[in-house]
Amino acid sequence: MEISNDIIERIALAKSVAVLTGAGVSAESGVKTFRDPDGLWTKMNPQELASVDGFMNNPELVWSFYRERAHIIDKVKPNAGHYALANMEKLFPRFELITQNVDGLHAAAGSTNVRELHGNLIDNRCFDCERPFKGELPEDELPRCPECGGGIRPSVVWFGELLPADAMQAAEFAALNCGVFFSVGTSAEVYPAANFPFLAKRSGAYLIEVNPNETALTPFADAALRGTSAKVLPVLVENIEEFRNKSER
Ligand code: BV8
Ligand code: ZN
Repeated sequence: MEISNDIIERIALAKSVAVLTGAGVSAESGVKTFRDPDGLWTKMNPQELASVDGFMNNPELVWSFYRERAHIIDKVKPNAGHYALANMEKLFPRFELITQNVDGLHAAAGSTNVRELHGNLIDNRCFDCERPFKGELPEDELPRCPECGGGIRPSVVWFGELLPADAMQAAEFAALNCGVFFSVGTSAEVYPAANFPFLAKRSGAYLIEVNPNETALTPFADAALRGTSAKVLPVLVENIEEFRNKSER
């Protein structure tokens, strides 16, 4: 993958970089995306499976969906794209990694301080008393809260739910103050997460999309690196390091 010197120079000279990732970053780890042709939402209805109403109406169905995804996530490993982002954070004075993903793969690859806008599938909590649930998830019955008997839910953000305030604040600050903003592996269709690339662009950041396909964001991006994240990101990190080594000579 060839990346133009102009793009490499802009990134290498940036003091502050922010990255928003979506499900595409985990695709090469074997985790299904949502809106690709074989994606999760092409076969199932997100309102039934990723909403409070859906959980209240049919907790068994919602748990079978999330149990299945948790089993997959238990087995998968970070890919070269995740590791490249973990390396990237060491290259800049200020670097913020904001993810919509719930699979924990960025942290597993060594990224620190990952902002999880949509929560994660690793933690669970009581739907009623909100206490964290640390117990084993039973395979064939609904998990119950040992404190109040309420239903246990995955700690992901469902449609119609507010995103965690601390992650939102960090993402907004990064979008307002970064020199370069990357949108990686996301269809840029889910709000308010999809707002951040636009906010960064309006605040003067150089906006780069890393995605094999065009998205709703493409017309607004300053540059598009048309390839998969596991292929593009390691090349990007290599080019930035090369540029800096040459400039130091
Ligand atoms: C809220 C749960 C308000 C966890 C998810 C109308 C207009 C605008 C907004 C709305 C609207 N109607 C409703 C809304 C709000 C709604 C929304 O945005 N809906 C959309 C669909 C229109 N948003 C909400 O409800 C949010 N909450 O607004 O609350 C509020 C106000 C007051 C009081 C209370 C509440 C909550 C949103 C969070 C929903 N939770 N998931 C889980 O089960 O995982 S959303 C789901 O979509 C996932 O979290 C996912 O991360 C997210 C975004 O999807 P992507 O990550 O982008 O994945 P996708 O498959 O779409 O795309 C993959 C991309 O990767 C593609 O572009 C593909 O080309 C690319 N790709 C593929 N392979 C690769 C690759 N790229 C690189 N490398 C590869 N190898
Ligand atoms: Zn409880």
